[in-house]
Amino acid sequence: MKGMDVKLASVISEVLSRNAGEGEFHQAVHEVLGSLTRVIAKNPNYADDALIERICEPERQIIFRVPWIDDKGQVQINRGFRVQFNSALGPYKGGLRFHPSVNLGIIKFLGFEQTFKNALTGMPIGGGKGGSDFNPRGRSNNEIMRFCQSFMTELHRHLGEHTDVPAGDIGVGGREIGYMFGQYKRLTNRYEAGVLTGKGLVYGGSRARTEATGYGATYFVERMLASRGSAIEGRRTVVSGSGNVAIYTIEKITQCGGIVVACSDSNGYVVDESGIDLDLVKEIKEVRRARIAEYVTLKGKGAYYVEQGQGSIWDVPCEIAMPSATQNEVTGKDAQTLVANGVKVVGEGANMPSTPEAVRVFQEAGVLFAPGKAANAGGVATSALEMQQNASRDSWTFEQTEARLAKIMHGIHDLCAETAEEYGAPGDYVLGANIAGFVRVAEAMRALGVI
Ligand code: NDP
Ligand code: 2IT
Repeated sequence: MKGMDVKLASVISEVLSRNAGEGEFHQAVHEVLGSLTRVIAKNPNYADDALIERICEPERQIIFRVPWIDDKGQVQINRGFRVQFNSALGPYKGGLRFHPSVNLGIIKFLGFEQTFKNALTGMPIGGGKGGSDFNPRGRSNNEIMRFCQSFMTELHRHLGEHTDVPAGDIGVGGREIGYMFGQYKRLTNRYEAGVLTGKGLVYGGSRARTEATGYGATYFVERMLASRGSAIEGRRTVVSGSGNVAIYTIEKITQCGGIVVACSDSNGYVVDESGIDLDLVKEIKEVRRARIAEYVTLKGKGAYYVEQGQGSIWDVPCEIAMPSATQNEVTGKDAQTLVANGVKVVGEGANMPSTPEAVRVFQEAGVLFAPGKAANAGGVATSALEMQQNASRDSWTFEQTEARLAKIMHGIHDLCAETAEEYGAPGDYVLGANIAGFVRVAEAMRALGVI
C-alpha cells in the first residue's frame, strides 16, 4: 500500500477484516481503492461522511434456499444470492451466475465491479449481482427449468423494473432468462418486461444484446489501437472461453480482420492456425452444449487440443489477448509468457480475469491493457438499451442498437483515457476506469445524503 492515502489504507484493512475469507471481494476492493489516492488528494471531500466505507458495503445482501426436484425425483438444494450493491445511479443492475464455485465473496466482487462499470456506461443503472452454486453441467432442460422457477420463486419479491433488474452471466443465457421471466410473470401477474434483460426477441429482448459484450470489448480494443494509429486487422488473437462473451468476441475480431487462433473451456483449449471456425464453436456450445475438445474431431485436420493442466491457452503466441472466461484466469506467469511472445493488447472480456500480478506485468511491459469494468461494459450498456426499449414499448433494429453500443464503447474508452491523462497517468486505463467510475458514483451518493 506504498504511497496510498492513509484513509484509503484504513478502509481497505477494515473491509478485509469485516469480510473475512472473501478473497475475490478483497482483491476487487484493493484494485479499485488502490487507484483512488490521486482523486482523494484532489477532492478530499470524497472521503467525507464515510463515503468510501459506504461504497464498499452493499446496500442489501440476500441469501436464500433453492430447493428443486431432479429428473430422478430426488430433492436437491442449492444456495441463491442477490447482492444489491449500490442504487445511487439507478435500479440495481447486473447478471446472475450459475456455477458451482459461486459464493458470497464472488457475488460481492462482481457486484462491486458492476457498480463502477455501470457508472462508466453513463446509463441510469446502479450495481448488483446474484446467482447460485447450482451446476448446470449435464442437467436436462426440465431440470434447468425447475431450478430457474424455484430460484425466481424466492427472488421475485426483491426485483422490479425500478428496483432490481438481473440479466445473464456465466451459466445463465437466453434459455434461463426465459424460464425466470416466465416464473416472474406468473407469480406477479404482471407483464413487466423491464424486470430482466437478455430476454428473447419474441418477448421483449433487444437485438444485439446477445452479441453486445464481445462486440463491445472488440470496439474498445479497436478504439485503443486507433488512438495509436493502429488496427485489429491482420493481428493474431487468442480468446479464452467459448461462452457468450468469447463467441461474440471471436465474431467481431474476425469481422475486423483479426485472426483468432485459439479458444477454450474449463477442460482445455483448441488451436486452429487457419482461424477458429466460429460456426463449429456455436454448434458445439449453443446447440450440442458439449465440450470444446469436440472441435478437433469435427474439424478434421489442422486443429489440435491441449487438456487443462497440460498447458495454458496463454502459451499460444498472439498480439491481442482477450480473456473471456472467468476471474483470475491469467496468472503472473501467463502474463510473462504473453509478453515474451509479443502481446500488444489485452482486452478483458471477463470480470477481473487478470490477477493483480498479471496486470502489473502487462503495465510494466507497456502492453495496452483494457480492464474488464471498461472493456466488457457493452453487455450491461445494451441491457440498459433493452430497458429503454421496454419502457417505451419499442423495438429497435440491429443496426440502430449496434450503432448505440459502438458509440457507448468509444465514449467509455475516451472517458478512461482522458481521466488517466487528467490524473497524471496517460495510457493507464485501470486508473482511468476506476477514477471515472468512482467519481460518478461518489457524486450521486454525496447528492443523496447519508443513506
Ligand atoms: P458463459 O457461461 O457463456 O461462458 C463461460 C465460459 O468460460 C465457458 O467457456 C466456460 O467453460 C468458461 N469458464 C467458466 N468458468 C470457468 C472456470 N472456473 N475455469 C475455466 N473456464 C471457465 O459465460 P459468459 O461468456 O457470459 O461470461 C464469461 C465472463 O464474462 C465472466 O467473467 C462474466 O462475468 C463476464 N461477463 C459476461 C457478460 C455477459 O453479458 N454475459 C457481460 C460482462 C462480463 P465451461 O463451459 O467448461 O465451464
Ligand atoms: O458482468 C456483467 O456486466 C454482466 N454479466 C451483464 C450484466 C447485465 O445486467 O447485463
